[in-house]
Amino acid sequence: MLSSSKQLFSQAQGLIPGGVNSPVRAFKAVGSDPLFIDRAEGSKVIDVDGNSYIDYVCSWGPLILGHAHPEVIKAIAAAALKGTSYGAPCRQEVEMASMICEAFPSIEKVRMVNSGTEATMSAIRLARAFTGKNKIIKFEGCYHGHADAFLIKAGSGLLTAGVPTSPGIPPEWTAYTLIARYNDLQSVRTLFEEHHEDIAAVIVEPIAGNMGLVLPEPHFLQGLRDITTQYNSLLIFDEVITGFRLTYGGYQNIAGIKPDLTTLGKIIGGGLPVGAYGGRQEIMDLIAPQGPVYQAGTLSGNPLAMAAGVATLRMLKEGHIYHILEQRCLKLVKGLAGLFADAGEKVCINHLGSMFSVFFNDSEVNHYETVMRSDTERYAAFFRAMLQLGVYLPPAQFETAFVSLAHEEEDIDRTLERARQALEMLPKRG
Ligand code: HOZ
Repeated sequence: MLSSSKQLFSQAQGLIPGGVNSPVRAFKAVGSDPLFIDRAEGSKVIDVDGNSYIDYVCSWGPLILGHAHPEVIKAIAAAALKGTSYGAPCRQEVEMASMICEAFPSIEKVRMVNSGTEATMSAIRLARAFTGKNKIIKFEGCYHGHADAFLIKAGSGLLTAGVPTSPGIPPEWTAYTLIARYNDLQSVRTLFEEHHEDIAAVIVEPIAGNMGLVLPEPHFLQGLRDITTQYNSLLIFDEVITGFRLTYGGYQNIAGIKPDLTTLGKIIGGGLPVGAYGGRQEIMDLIAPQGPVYQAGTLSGNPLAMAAGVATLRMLKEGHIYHILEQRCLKLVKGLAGLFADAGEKVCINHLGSMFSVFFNDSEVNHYETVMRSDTERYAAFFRAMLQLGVYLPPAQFETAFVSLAHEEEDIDRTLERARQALEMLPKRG
């Protein structure tokens, strides 16, 4: 008999394109069918068949406190009792804006939206308006949501599906998106030398999290700051994943770099749909109704997302949380590294704070090209074995895994035990 997940998937495929509302959920890259989730609590998701999994996807990053954290649920419930959306300003938006501005020295004003995609597409519109220039530079393998300008050599589900550039975008428009190589300043300089009079902004994930986790090499981000300043272009840090993930603020706080604009999402919504973009006041004041750059949203700054986000940020402000997260992730990645080595399995594990990626790769992974040399079949086999044993890893090699505060030592120990078993289940190499 078919499992409930399989039955739902079969029904969904007749009703929803691909049976899912976001491609990366479909498990296509790992040769499996998606789980349909019934509920989630703490470090676990429980599917509609009653199977429980230790969850390292964490809704792709927002759930840094774990699923259904009592403080967050309490805040959402209290807000819901007062109405779910007003389409008018509310107190919680001001609180959220003030928390973001306080946490990010580069953000003097911030505008709330409903997703990371909205944040990044609005940020480049603003950058173009501010500079009077048209082109943007993005990096191969970086993903900034699904607006037209970004679906060129993009990461995440596009990398996984092997179609990094989406059809449906007029070729003339792609002329406005220039592609550089992550961790390669020379590739950026070359583009500025060719197009400098017309580059409005460089947008970058300061920690690349959508081709798996790839860390910036020393001086890369500072180099971007210097080059953009030299050419009067803006530097946009896409911190949708890294905002409040590694410290109370963004990766920019750790790197000591002030971008002109920052995009946020995920954690600031505490698991509800959210996005935000912010930066220097002189730039942000170009946005309507203060200025002429139009951007709007019926549900922007809605009280539920704001309440969930504010409750999450209040918890995170207790700084020791980041230390706990880092220690737990470190224990996990060290344990995994030992197990893979014992099994003679060549992997490169990139990690930072509570983020990690296991690349089935025999070299260091620090550029798009090395990412793409990973053994995706082997990752898929490992993913399937782990899932069978009750551990839910990102369902694609080119994604980042997250540890949450709800991942107790016991979860980490159990994950390592399961990884040992999973490695025994992998097909022997020929
Ligand atoms: N940035 C996430 C994937 N890397 C978004 C999740 C999605 O695309 O569904």
